[in-house]
This record gives sequence, structure tokens and C-alpha cells, in this order.
Amino acid sequence: MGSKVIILIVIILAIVAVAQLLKMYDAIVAVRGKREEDVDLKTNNLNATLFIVFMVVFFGSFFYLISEYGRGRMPIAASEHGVEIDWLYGINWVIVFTVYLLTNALLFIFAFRYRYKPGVKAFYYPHNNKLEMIWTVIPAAALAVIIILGLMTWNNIMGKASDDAVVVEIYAKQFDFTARYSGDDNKLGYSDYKLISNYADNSNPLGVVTQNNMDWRIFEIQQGILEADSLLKAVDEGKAILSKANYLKRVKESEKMARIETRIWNMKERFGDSVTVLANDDFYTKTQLFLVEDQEYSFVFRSQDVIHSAYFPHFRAQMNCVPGQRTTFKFKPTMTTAEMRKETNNPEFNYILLCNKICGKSHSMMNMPVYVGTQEEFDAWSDLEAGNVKPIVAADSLLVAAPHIVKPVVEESTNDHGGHH
Ligand SMILES: [Cu+2]
Repeated sequence: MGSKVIILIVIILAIVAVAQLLKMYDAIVAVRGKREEDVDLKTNNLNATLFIVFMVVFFGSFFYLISEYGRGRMPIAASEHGVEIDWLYGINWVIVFTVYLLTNALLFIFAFRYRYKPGVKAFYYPHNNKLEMIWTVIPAAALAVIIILGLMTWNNIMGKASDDAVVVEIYAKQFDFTARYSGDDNKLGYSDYKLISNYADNSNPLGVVTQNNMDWRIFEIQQGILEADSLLKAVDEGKAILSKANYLKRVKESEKMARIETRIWNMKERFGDSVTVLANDDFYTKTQLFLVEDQEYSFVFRSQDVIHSAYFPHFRAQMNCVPGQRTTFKFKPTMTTAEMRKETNNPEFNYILLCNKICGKSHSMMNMPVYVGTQEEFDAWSDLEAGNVKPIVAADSLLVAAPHIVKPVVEESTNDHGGHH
């Protein structure tokens, strides 16, 4: 508080000081008998020349920066539509640079050319309709061209993926990406956040809908309810102590778990084998996204917690990952990692998938390497035996079947807790 008052006083005093100085300057000018705008010819010519010097240095540094950093140090686009994006960018820059160079050059050249010269009087030229028209219509037309070209490219990129596109899910959460491949049927198994589980015997980090996953989740929830209810019962019987607030909290939690359980039972009825079977050939990995050259991909993005953004800089592609929503996006990689290593003269080069939304404290660490190879390489890599990817549904021999579960009978307005204690 105190320091704020002092800063305010300093600012006010500074303003007063500047005003006083200006007054003194006026007084000095008056004493000398000269007007303040009177500048001798030599100084005037020097200033005019300095305008030209500044222009040369200014444009020189501009071109230097463009040549040094103009592409954001990005190699050429590695996807089909990336080439289009780069072309659109190029067109925009050409228009912007042309106008920028022209107007700024005129600004400095005019300042030099039309500097004060003794005996030369300014030409009075107040208005010209034709000129007004020209500098209104030309920018409007240029803007229209930019917008139309942009919309055309946008529609092209965001349009529906072709039937040959391979479906891959990118699942984002704080702070990593998981890639799920849709397998031979090219269809991702359904997923639901209610099934997300890290239960020791059957974890399901992506919440994929399978009969076994639903059973395990129900079992897990029933265990939780049993535990909560036995504690509440102990409190009711005076064998355990809980504060009233904690007691009510646990009652609420138990009721919430019961509601989720009911919904999963409903899912079990709604989703027959024709749906749950979709997940059977799905496989996933957290270590690397492997794509095949010249293969179109249709990506589905999901998020578990906050908004993330899947950014593929080398493919000029980006899409938000939004909780509770599926976003989609397609692209076709056109250069393998090996080809790009040659192109960039960098044997260490790797494509990358980055999170491009500040999503929390480890946001800067959230990324996944992307590798583009041939179909044969992909087949070898995605072979379950190779261990690079994990199946969503374990092979029969490894599948741990959920314990037998029984659907609770729902009685009319059953409420064991809350009424008494
Ligand atoms: Cu993120």
C-alpha cells in the first residue's frame, strides 16, 4: 500500500517537473527572439538525410531477419495439406511484404524529398476522389482474395477423410499422449470416462468399452460401495467415529458410486457384442506415434482432464483435445523420417507431436515422438510380439476375467443413510 502511494506521488511530481521544464524552454525561446520551429538549414538537411540512412538500416535488418528466421527454422512441409498451408502462408506474406515495403519506403523518401527548402512553397492538395477509391478498393479486393483462398484451403483440410483413411485416436491427459490404433476393422472401440480405471487387476486408462472392462469396473465400484457402507454402518452402531461433515461426504460418495454403477449396468444392456467387439483388435502405445508414408490418417482426439492441443508442426497440423468431446482431423504424411533426415541434413531428426495449450505445470514436457516409415516397417513395429504396442483387450490366455457380479435390486426410495444418526 505504502509503496503504491509513493509511486503515485513520484509520477505526479514527474509530470509537474516536465511541465515546468517546458515553460522554461518557452521563456528561453522568447528571450532569444526565435520561434521554436525555427531550425537552421544545415540541421534540417542532416535530419532529412538521416531518414534515408534509417530506411536503409531498417530494411537491411528486415531482410536479414527474414532470411535467418523466416521459416521459423522449419523444414519443408511433410504432409499433403502442409504444402497447401505453406503456399497460403507464402501468398499472404507476399501481399503483406509488398504493401509494407512500399508504404514505408514512401514514408522515408517523402520525408527526404520534400524537406524544407528556402523559397519553395507547399502545394495545396486537399482531396482527390479517384485516389480515395484506389486505396479503398485495392485493399478490399486483396483482403477478399486472402479470405477466399483461406476458406478454400480450410475446407479442403477439414473436410471428411476418405474411406481409405486409417483411424487413430490421440488421447491427451496431463501430461502425456496415448495413441490408440483401430486395428484390422479400422474402427475404434467405444470409450466412456466412467470406465476409466487403474484397478490393479484390470486397468483401463482410456475407458474403452468391452464386456470385461464393464464387469471389472462394476466390481471395482461395488467393492468401493461395500467399503464405504461398512464404515458408515460401524459409525451408526457406535463402533467408529466420523465427524458429521465427513459422514455426509461419505454418504454422498457412496450414492454417487451407486449412480455410476447403474449407468454402467445400462451400458451393458445397451452395448451388445457387436459394439464391444470393436475394441478387440485395438492396440495402443505411449512411446511413439508410428505413421505410414502416403497413408491418409483420420485422427480422433480426446482429453481426460483439461483442454490440450495436439500440434504436429512438421505436418502443419493442430487440433484441440477437449474433455467430453471428440475432435477429428486428417492428414497424409508424405515424407518418411529417413527422407526428412536427409532433407534436413540431420541424422538425429525426428518428427514430434507437442501439446500446444498451456495445460498445467508439466505442459512443456508433454510430447510424443512421431515416426513415419513404410508399411512393412509399421507391420513389424506393430506386431504384438515385438512389444512396442499393447493390445486393448489382452489375448485369451492373458485375459483376467472379472469376478462374478450381481446387479443390485433397486427398491423404491431406498435410503439407508442420511435420515438418522
Ligand atoms: Cu497439454
